[in-house]
Amino acid sequence: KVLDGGQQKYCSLLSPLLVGPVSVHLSPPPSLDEIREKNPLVSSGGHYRPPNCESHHHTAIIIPYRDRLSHLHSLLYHLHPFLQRQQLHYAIYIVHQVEDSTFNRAKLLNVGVREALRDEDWDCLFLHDVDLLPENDHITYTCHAQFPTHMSVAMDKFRYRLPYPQYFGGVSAVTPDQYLRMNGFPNEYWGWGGEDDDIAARVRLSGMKIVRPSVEVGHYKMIKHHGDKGNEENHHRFDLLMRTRRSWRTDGLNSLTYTLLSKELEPLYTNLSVSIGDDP
Ligand code: UDH
Repeated sequence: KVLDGGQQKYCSLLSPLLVGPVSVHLSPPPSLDEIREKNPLVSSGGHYRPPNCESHHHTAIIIPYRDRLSHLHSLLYHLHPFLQRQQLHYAIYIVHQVEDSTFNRAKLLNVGVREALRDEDWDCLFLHDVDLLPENDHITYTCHAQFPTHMSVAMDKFRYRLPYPQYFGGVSAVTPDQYLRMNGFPNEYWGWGGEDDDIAARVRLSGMKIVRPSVEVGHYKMIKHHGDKGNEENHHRFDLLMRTRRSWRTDGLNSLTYTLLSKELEPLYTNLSVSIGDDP
């Protein structure tokens, strides 16, 4: 609603559009045209604002990505309506590692945060794997004011339980301040595994703690897949994790280097194509 002075009224604190548990359709992945048709209010670059009220929340969704097109379609199909029901101001960023070099999830997340914050003054940064679909509208895509949040606490893959107490993988959320305080994420984890435990350690080492939704609410479905070429298990991860206490202040946001090859405003997402180097 527009008030007399032309100002927009704020959305209510609890969105009236939430439906609670939602079913997730995994296959076949819908086409981009189909997703566009279902989301006419999403603008170029995958940006959205509620049409009838001013949102309290400004959330960037950041997705590390390479060669998972069908997962991307399923995620976009599911996430756009989900975020709109929450009446968020949001945008979706795909951080695409274009080279054949070893995949580096945490470094891509660092790149995504930096580029998203160049775009807009986001107050919440969601770090989101491409293959995880939230199954309940009450998993709110907003940030805790003080502490980093781990969202994907109950994944079907782990029989809807937290696999271990410090687990921080899958989907998590930080404010820009929290992100700065922990010096972002590590750049040195090439290949599969360990980087999420390093991020959890940074939260603690920088004087914060991890908060979580309840396991009754925080349900996610993972799209089944095998390991990817170029993302083989990182056998150095245990050595790296032993060093986090010493390395987190010097490896992270303040040591990040990359080349942004292109930034494309696709209809349903912003595509950041990046070159981030390779495992030395
Ligand atoms: N990702 C890609 N492309 C890749 C690799 C990873 O887009 O080639 C992204 C994607 O967002 C994915 C995330 O990085 O959701 C995490 O990677 P993952 O799904 O491989 O990790 P996860 O632990 O899966 O979820 C485990 C599958 C088998 C790993 C076997 C290791 N021994």
